[in-house]
Amino acid sequence: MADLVRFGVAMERALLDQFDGLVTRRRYENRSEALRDLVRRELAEDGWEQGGDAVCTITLVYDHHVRELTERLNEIQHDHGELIISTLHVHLDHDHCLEVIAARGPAERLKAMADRLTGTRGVLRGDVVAAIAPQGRAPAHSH
Ligand code: NI
Repeated sequence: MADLVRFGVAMERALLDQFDGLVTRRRYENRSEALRDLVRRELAEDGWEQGGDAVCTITLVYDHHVRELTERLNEIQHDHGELIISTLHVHLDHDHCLEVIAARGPAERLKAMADRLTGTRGVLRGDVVAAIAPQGRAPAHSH
């Protein structure tokens, strides 16, 4: 990791105890690694809210028997085709489909697309995981 800077953090004992519990449960190597993750997550959220260049996944679970639902979801994706990097479709069981959409672009436009998809009637579950592209680049894997 390049250019590590150490800084002191003052925190109430009770809060630190809770944080240490989180560090243990999530199997972080140490507090620093956990804190870096939390900061990155908040920065991603902030970037998403500020409307910067972002990447996200949109996960949908839906019942494909709902009338015209598949067509509607397909149409929304075609309306935003330039944002979509890749999609994964899994036929979960006789009724249900799982779709994961990876997309990249201005956060505002990603949000608009995600809202339309998750808000479509018949979508049982819609989750959006956003990440900000650091310095406009796609996030690199750390492992
Ligand atoms: Ni399916």
